[in-house]
Amino acid sequence: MTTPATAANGVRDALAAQTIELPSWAFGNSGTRFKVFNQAGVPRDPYEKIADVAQVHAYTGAAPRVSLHIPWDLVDDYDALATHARDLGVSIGAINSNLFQDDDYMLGSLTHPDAKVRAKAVKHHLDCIDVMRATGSTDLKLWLPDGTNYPGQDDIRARQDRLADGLAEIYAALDDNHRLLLEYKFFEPYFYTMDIPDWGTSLVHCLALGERATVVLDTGHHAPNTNIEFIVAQLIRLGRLGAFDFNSRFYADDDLMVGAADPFQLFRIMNEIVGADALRAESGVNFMLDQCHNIEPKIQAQIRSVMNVQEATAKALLVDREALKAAQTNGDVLGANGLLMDAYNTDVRPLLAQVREEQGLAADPIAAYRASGYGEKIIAERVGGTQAGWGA
Ligand code: PSV
Ligand code: MN
Ligand code: MN
Repeated sequence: MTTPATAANGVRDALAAQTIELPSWAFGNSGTRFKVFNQAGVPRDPYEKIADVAQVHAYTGAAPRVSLHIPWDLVDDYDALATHARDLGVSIGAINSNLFQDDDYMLGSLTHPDAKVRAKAVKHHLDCIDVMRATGSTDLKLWLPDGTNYPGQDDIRARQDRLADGLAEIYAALDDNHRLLLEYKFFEPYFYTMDIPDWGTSLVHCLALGERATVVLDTGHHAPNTNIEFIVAQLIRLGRLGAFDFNSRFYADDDLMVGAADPFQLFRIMNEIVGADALRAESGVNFMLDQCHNIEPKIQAQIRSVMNVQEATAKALLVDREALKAAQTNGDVLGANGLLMDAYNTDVRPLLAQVREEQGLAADPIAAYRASGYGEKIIAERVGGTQAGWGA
């Protein structure tokens, strides 16, 4: 039987082992379609973005990978970029393709009625796969911005067929150790139909492709009041939850700091993850952030986001699962709910501070980063930082 002491050790070990992948685009200038705000000291190229990622990792010990976005993170030599990352103690995670910033894609990319445009969209993924080979990345992440604005504009079924064909070509080009991560989003940039609007559509395509095709759940990509933890539970059951894009939404696809709008939802999501034993790296679930920091300092916001995920995870790890199972089996509705709420209402900050200190890290990553002087240094050194590419 698990004693409280061994349980606490298990919790600390699980927290120490948890990793969260950061998006390169979180470090560049960003905004909304109304205004991109320029912040002093932002990276001028992908090398500097990775240097900032390494800062988040240095203070949290939990952010050892960075997702790249192609062509936002275009460089001449991806081997050199991967070496630079390794030298700084991090590695290259998912490679994100970009199908939403080219005039040719006005009517769609992989679903476009014209075969020439579809071929161009497939070719872009072949280039992304080359980047994966050069950087050691194993995840190709695809968010399809395609859709239509008006009933009758295009044939809904034909677009699904074209999509299936394009995805099959891309999947066939992957190496054996590569996965395809397929994201969904219920609206925007199109407003009548999206070609992958929901997890069911993503899953249908993944099932047709093969075992290494999995769904990405972006927490900002659902209609209000969607029960996201239900989707998590279902995809885990089927072995098809490939990754999260974590962020917070108040209204739409806000891309705000994860856990900011609804920390209880994040806890409920992590509770499903922990309950299914999917926190372990071997589970195949990649915990990524997909965020932009339009008005707040970017490195600190990424540190805060990592800490928010850790806090939700710690609370989920504190759920007394044996007692919960017993309450559920006995039909003790209030008892079961009370057990979850007990865990959620626990202040886990001292526990996480202890875990950090056991790893040789500062108990308070944000205070430690602020005291380091890195923020002032990059403001002095970097003039003319770049835009993330997103939010323009
Ligand atoms: C657009 O909605 C989006 O936020 C998707 O979530 C992608 O993951 C991200 O941009 C980067 O392409
Ligand atoms: Mn996303
Ligand atoms: Mn999004």
